[in-house]
Amino acid sequence: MEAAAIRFSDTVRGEVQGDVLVVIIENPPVNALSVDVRAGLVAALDRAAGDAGILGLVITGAGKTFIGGADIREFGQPPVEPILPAVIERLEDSEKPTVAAINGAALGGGLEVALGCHYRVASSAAQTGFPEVKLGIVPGAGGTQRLPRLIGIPAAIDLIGSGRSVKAKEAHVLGLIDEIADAGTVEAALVAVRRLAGRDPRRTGQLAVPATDSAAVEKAKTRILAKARGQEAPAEAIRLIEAAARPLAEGLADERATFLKLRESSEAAALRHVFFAERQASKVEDLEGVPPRLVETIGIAGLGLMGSGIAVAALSAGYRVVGLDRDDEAAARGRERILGLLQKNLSAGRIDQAMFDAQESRLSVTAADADLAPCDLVIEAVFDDLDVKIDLFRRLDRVIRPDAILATNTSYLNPDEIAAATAHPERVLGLHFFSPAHVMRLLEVVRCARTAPDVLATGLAVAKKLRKLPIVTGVTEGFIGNSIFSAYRREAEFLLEDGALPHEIDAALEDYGFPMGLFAVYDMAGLEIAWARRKRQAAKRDPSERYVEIADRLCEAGRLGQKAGRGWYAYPEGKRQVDPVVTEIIVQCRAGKGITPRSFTATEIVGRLLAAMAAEGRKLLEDGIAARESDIDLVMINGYGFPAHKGGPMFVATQTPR
Ligand code: T1G
Repeated sequence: MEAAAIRFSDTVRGEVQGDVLVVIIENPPVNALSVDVRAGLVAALDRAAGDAGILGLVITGAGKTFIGGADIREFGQPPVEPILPAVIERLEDSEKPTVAAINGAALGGGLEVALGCHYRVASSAAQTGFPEVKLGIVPGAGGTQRLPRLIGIPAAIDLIGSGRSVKAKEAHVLGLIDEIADAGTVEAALVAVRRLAGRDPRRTGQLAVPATDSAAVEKAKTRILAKARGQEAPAEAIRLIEAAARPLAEGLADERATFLKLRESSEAAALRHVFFAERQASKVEDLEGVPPRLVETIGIAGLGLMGSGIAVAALSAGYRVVGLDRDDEAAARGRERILGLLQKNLSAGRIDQAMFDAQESRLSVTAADADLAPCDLVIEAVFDDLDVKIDLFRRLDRVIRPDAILATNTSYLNPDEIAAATAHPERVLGLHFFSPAHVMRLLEVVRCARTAPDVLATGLAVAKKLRKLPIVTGVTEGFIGNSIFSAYRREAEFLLEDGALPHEIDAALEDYGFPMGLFAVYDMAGLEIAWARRKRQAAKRDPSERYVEIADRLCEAGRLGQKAGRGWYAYPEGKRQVDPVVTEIIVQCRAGKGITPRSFTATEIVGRLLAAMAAEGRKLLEDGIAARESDIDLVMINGYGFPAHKGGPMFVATQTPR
């Protein structure tokens, strides 16, 4: 018998399947809980309550998502009735069973809707989670009060405090969902409604918070707060969860007030900026409708630290990988390095044995260029020397197919010069990975002068499959990230000459939200490569430009960084310590330039560094190297530790009165 179709709102429709009302939310692209969806759900509940022929309701989403959460685009506008907490309360208080058929992502408000239901069925591919803290807020429709009632306080602190998603299997173990149904979530939900009909519904809000030992709570809190880097939302989420044992109405009121307060915070505005920026980044206007080429096999030339990381990222994404190195021994070493990283994923439980075996089976290594002939894309990650790269591209140009793509991973060399070494420069682009390449999300996709549009589109598609964050950049020394980093480093060294000290600058940056100060990062990376580059550039340096010699003096004194036991800091027993010898070197350099030093507040220090980053960003925009301000923000957040909850240097500049 054809199910009777009912329209509850523009985005919510129903089907009466026998004696059960199936409510389908259809609000592409992610079934966000817009005001029309909320109104539709209320209309469906009213319909079920008033129809004796209906035993209960199933709530599900159309497409691949259950409900992707509240509509973030509605933030910043006054809430419109019916607000989500009221809709969820109606679901929970329903006299008739309400069952969530979680067909895909149930995130934020979407998971809160599911928690308001009396029972939850999910497909094994469904992901569930409370990502609100990643937007600088806390769940605002009962998540902090209902989740601990279902899974306990420690697990609730972990999930809501981290914002991480969990697959259906883990959610089932936690007790977040009641059943995994792969043969059809709606079908399983219909059975559940009929089984629950006439019985006392299990209302999450009425459950008691399971007793918890304080040690587990403290452990969960410590882990979350250690990563919060001064952000307010994780701490507030923890406070609300810990207090969940109080009467539900009281907890919900506190949660709602906290959510509304945080939603208006500068942190939340910054994180919303980042959220939408990430989705804008891969939109390149003249690529609209340009199909990427098919890439199944990726060649990686150079299996050192970077090359092996790229190989692991490619194997993890399902690509076949052919690794090339200069001779059989180097190739074998590269293979061991790659398998070692895969083994780490296996030991950490990120992959299982079957996935490890499948990935290993897709890897081959060689010392013969000709073995790269089947590759659809070859990425070079050899020593960052122009002659070496040009020679390699000349050789590869002769062995790979004319439609195959060549990518250079160079950080500082000019990819146009490398492309010119080939007979087909239109098939060359840059793919600038950040080390470790199998971990860092950021990938600068370098559009060379001659890069063909579909080659660029292919670079973006591969980046997405590698689960990277691709940012398109034009050709300039250092592309976007290292250009801004150089400006930031220059300004920091100007500050040293003007009177600040390394540890004062680092403390100001860490207090602002950077995980590690600039000079500490410098020591960790080592000072030698930058020193060698400065010496190479010395002859062509513009004498009228301010040049700070402090770093050169340190390197000449053998202070090459943490590995050398001393750099900008001393490292007695490996512990970073301010070193009066460095202070003395800085004092000498100031005197040598006749500079009278002055002290700087942390605010002044951060202000000057942010201004230097923003100024360089504006230059990159004017020169067409960066396509939009938000791309620059994403590069600095994902490649250089800029705190996401500040939004990035260009976002901060728009918030700072000029
Ligand atoms: N609101 C508005 N637009 C959204 C959205 C949302 N929640 N989620 C995604 N979009 C847009 C996105 O900008 C893009 O737009 C398009 O949908 C496809 O997104 C009450 C207060 C669901 C896993 O944080 O994690 O609920 O670029 O490319 O890869 O307590 O979207 O096409 O114009 O990411 O398939 C909490 C955020 C909100 C989830 C799907 N929820 N979204 O991934 O598509 S706060 C979230 C995602 C909340 C409650 C609180 C992902 C996805 P455009 P996409 P995808």
